[in-house]
Amino acid sequence: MEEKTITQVPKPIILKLGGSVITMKNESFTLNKRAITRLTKEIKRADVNSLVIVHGGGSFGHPVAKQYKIDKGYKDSSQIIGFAKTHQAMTTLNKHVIDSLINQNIPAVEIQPASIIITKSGRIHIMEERPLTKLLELGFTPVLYGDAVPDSNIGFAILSGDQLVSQLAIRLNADRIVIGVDVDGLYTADPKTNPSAQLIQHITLQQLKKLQNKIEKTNVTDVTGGMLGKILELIPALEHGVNVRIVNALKPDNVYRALEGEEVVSTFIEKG
Ligand code: IP8
Repeated sequence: MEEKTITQVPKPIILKLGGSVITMKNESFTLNKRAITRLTKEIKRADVNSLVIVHGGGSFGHPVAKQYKIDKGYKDSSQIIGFAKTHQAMTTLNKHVIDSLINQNIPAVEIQPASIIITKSGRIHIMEERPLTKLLELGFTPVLYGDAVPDSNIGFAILSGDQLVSQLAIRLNADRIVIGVDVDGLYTADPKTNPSAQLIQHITLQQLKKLQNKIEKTNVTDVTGGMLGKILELIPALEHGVNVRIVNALKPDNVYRALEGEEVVSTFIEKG
């Protein structure tokens, strides 16, 4: 069959929309409709040449995954319906995001991680990215999400949107990564509980690895309110030379500015 030949595709920006931004974290199955609409308008306004969107689970995927212990892998048959329900929760959330993007005339197409990825003990092992690259070449905006996925060692696993972002950045040779969360970036302590927490505006990969070692050696849990753990998932992409900017996506225009490469209060991470 004749293939449509495509000219060189620009390197994509990978944009992660955190679950704490697009859903109401403390109310099960509740969207943050306002944030979704505003963000899709910002994405439209930025008019990025080549864009891949990944979103998190928030109050859709996480409570169901936890209820059925999907992240622990297959233990017994009672979890099977839980896997299906977790994936269903994510496709439901994804539909809202896709609807909002298409309302803004953005040609968004869902790519189900559960259908193209097999993990091995929770880490991405097999990934069929060709439909995604083909869609990207044609000018679509592929939209993926953290998902319940089949796993070759433990039966099934939860794949976080952050691990997915990192792998996509490497496999698609991304231009850069923008992570939209509910805080201004990486802090020295948890900004939600510690008033003396300071925003780290710039950090290199080497400095990030030192922080990781310190945490592993001292055995303290992530003092940054979970943000460091998420960022550590991005190390493979940083090693590949892809820069990361973490912004507060609950603040209007931040995602727009980050996509445009404009100044914005954030944490910028580079290989250095
Ligand atoms: O919110 C996890 O993705 P994340 C998604 O990016 C599920 O960690 C299914 C819980």
